[in-house]
Amino acid sequence: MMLAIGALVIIALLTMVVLLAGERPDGPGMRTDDVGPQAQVTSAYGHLKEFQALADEHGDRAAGTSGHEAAAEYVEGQLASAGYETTRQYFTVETRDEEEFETFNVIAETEGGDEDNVIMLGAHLDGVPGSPAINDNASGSAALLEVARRLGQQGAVGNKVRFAWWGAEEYRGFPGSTHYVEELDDDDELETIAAYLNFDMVASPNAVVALYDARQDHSRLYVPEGSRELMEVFTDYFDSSGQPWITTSWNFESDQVAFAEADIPVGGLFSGSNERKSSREARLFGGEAGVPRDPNYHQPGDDLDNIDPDMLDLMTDAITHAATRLAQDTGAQDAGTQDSGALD
Ligand code: DTR
Ligand code: ZN
Ligand code: ZN
Repeated sequence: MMLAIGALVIIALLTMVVLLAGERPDGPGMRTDDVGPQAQVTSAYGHLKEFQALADEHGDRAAGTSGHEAAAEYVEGQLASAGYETTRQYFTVETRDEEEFETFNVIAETEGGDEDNVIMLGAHLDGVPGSPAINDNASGSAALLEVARRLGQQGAVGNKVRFAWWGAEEYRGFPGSTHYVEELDDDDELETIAAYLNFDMVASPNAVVALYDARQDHSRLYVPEGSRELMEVFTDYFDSSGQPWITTSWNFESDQVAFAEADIPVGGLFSGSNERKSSREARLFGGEAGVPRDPNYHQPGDDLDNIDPDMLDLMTDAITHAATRLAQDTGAQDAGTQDSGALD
């Protein structure tokens, strides 16, 4: 009898521990937070203003800090208002000094849609220490929030659309997205991801409109089959409105790397960092030749005064188009059919 009572007490205690940790049965480190909705913000620029206010309060949004936590709570609250349930996926980051800390990705997905054909869109929410990190990468984070809201309003989707706000892009090896892909691999779920689109810096003050280059021969990293079709979703869209675009080599630069290495088709948009704008680019996009596309890259001056709000809107509309189109498609492989037009 004493033994039975003892066993019951142990089971009850274990249950409490699991409940307190908020572990979900479908994956280690996955916790569904009970986040309340907030007053809904309905533009990417509106989100950017909120991220700036949080950076003013906390100093920055570096992974593992109060600024990152506050920004994540903002993302979760906005997603809750838009009707999404959110999940945090926790992981450990190892710094160059071999220290360790814990941080997390925020994940949300459409309730409906084919879960064997998931279209994934991601942006890193963390920033470098000592910077408000508004272009890099509150801009991509804000754009994704607005795209999620719009997609939610459109109702039914053919494919499931999943959004990720990565917790630690600014560390060696992009540990947030890398951890996510490794977990998928462990769970034999890699093949459920039809496409991954990445958005890192989309409101540069001296901007270009650049697409991740999916042409095999321009790339140092293997470009998964299907990536070119993803690129064409964007080129078709820009070409239809006469918007010029160029390509950028995206190898080893951001959270698409883990997906590409796992042979998942990847794509993305980019408006430039500290590379100088060429005269051809100045002719195509305006702005100043010979000046960095973002002179405040990774600096304290990467703030709300040093971004291009019109570029943010243009990029947000392009991402909305791609998400909507891919959500209705039967898969990334079918996504684009036309020729890609004038490639850079
Ligand atoms: N390294 C990224 C920014 C970055 C620079 N070039 C590219 C090209 C494609 C995507 C992202 C980037 C960072 O500092 O977050
Ligand atoms: Zn950066
Ligand atoms: Zn970045």
